Amino acid sequence: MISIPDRRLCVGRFALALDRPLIMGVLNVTSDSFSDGGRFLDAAQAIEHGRRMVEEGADILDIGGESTRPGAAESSVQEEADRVLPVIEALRTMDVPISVDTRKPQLMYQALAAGADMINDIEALRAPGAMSAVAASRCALCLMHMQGDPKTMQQAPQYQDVLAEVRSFLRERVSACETAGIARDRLVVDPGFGFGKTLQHNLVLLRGLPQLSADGIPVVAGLSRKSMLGRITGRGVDERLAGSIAAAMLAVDRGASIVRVHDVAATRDALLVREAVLNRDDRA
Ligand code: 9MG
Repeated sequence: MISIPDRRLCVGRFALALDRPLIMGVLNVTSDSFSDGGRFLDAAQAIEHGRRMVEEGADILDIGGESTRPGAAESSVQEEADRVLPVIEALRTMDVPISVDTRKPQLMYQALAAGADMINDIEALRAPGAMSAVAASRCALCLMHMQGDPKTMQQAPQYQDVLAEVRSFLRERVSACETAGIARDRLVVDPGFGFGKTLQHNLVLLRGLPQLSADGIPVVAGLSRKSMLGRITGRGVDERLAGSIAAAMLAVDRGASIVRVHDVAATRDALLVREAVLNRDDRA
């Protein structure tokens, strides 16, 4: 029998087995997040929602204090810190890794000091000082591809070959991390659906996900409630659950190790059904 070594992702206090797809629950603590309209701006509500997502089956919580929806303006470090730090501190007692979605090195330091286990950076640690903010810690890092900046990225995204360009960008960022002394078992990569991409670019990337995962670093796919699903289905942001579930399953089928989602319970159910069919679990 050939034994396959257990693949694990080192995420701060945790080592997560990658023998099944993991669910990263989105917790936006922002006033204008495009997909949940600022419902969790209040820290108490955000904490309550984070707890609920863990009960529903989230493997990681991703807390964000800055909206990154297309057209969004940047927030200050102070605003972001005021939003996320109390939520990190409260949710750190739950038995799941806490990820913080930020591109600001100063906030990375503060989030790690407050107990975050992972940094999810839409700029893939390109900001001056970002690499040194995280290198010496044990946190995991999500390196995401984005063309341009949230404010302008959807104005005219352009690629010669979107899949090749995203792949080579992610490889370069992985190697920059390795040069900074960050071990590969702390890294995940993300093609950044909707970040400087047209619907067509997103579809090419989703089809090409097996090529990204072939590079051996776990792939994160964030498709939940995104406008590409609205473009396909004609549905508003609150009506994209079915599209989000379909997209998450398609991503997992194409090698995604982690799906970043708003609807944890429904995603978990869909993954369990998929797993039962694929594993031929006929115990019933
Ligand atoms: C913050 N954020 C919004 N969408 C995202 C996505 O698709 N991936 C990651 N890693 N972060 C995202």
